[in-house]
Amino acid sequence: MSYREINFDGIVGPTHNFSGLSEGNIASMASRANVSRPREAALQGLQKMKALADWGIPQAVLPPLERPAISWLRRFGVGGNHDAAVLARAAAEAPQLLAACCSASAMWTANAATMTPSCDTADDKAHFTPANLSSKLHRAIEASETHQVLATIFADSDHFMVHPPLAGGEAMRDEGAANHTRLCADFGSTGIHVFVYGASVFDRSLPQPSRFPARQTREASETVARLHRIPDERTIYVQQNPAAIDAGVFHNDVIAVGHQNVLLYHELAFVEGDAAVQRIAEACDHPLVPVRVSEADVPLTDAVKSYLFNSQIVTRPDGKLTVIAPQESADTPATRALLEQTVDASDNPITEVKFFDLRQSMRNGGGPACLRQRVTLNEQEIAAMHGRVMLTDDLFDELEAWVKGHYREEIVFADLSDPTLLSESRTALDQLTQILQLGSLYPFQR
Ligand code: SUG
Repeated sequence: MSYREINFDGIVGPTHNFSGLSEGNIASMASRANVSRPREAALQGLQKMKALADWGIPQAVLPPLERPAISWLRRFGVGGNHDAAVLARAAAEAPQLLAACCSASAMWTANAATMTPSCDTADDKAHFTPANLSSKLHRAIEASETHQVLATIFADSDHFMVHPPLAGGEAMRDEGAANHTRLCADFGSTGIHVFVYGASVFDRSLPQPSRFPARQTREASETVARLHRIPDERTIYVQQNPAAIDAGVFHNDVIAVGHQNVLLYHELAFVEGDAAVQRIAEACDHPLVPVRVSEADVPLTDAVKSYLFNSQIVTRPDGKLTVIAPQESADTPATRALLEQTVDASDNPITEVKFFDLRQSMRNGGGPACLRQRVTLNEQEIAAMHGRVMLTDDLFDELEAWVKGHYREEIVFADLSDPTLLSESRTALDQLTQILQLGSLYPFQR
């Protein structure tokens, strides 16, 4: 059966802002309190989706979550007689909670879930586990709502199994597909699943970062693999290099990207270094094409600044591989040179690089690959999805007009408690659920 890889990109929500919420994410910390541009952010995201769709690469969308999340503020004890009172009280008494409940962070759908295609699972179903994102408050509150979104789109239990986010607190810290890579000969042949973790609660002897937190545990990765019924011999666990985490590599997809049989990685990505890649290559039953980037060619600081490794690698309909890179990696001399060399080299199948301006997302530490969740499905499964989520020309036009009609040009922190922003966002999201034919998805709609 033929399988296709669909990129589900997150639509940037109307409250996109810079609140400096992610310790360990250098861009987020540096952008704190800057003026954000939600309309531009959403349009930049849509442009990337449209370009891929125009090249014949299956593209879909995931809706943003309800933000400002009044229901979460109330759950955190910030009550009030009406929603405007809740916002005012949050701004006065708990501004950090307000920021967490207004983040548009669900746009980075690489963190929405880990997905395993049905050709890799023992029950022949496509499995999804929404990431609990328990390392960061503003992200942890995404999990239950993301679960609802995925359970709506992938509701057909003949084909799909959508698990709840992992329970278990600190031991089960899970950041989704940002730390997971499926390597395969082609989309429908059985893959090898590489799970990358930063820490283990059962093995405290592992080297640990000293400056920034490790967000993913090995125990969470193993649990996802078990739940998804991936045979043990098709899973491989690799520890992130703590020195890379301390340099700002908060997810593995900031330092390595795999696609089909290609693995583009920095030599300092993993604790074991090249031995990890050797293990991965041995686990694969197809030849792996490692593209190793040395510290001499691209220092870690340039990797983090440019987000070179947060590029998407995509297969064009003619079989050629294109790198979808952030504009910052064209502007950084070392990464630009590396990409040019990679395209010119004959020992890898990458033949092209395209740069995209995703600066609004990038300033919060989210590049091209952060913005997409890869979902590999066969034709029957694609037909079984609910909602109008595949990006066609018509849907693109509607979404573009919707953004232009509802989104603000700029947002600063003081705007987050503005009741008008709340009503604007709800009006926008209400209309979006109609455009995407997803029913009443949001707490305010129920
Ligand atoms: O979790 N930034 C996100 C970026 C996620 C990137 N995703 C991947 N690498 N897959 C994070 O750190 C910043 C929000 C703020 O500071 O306002 C933020 O959440």
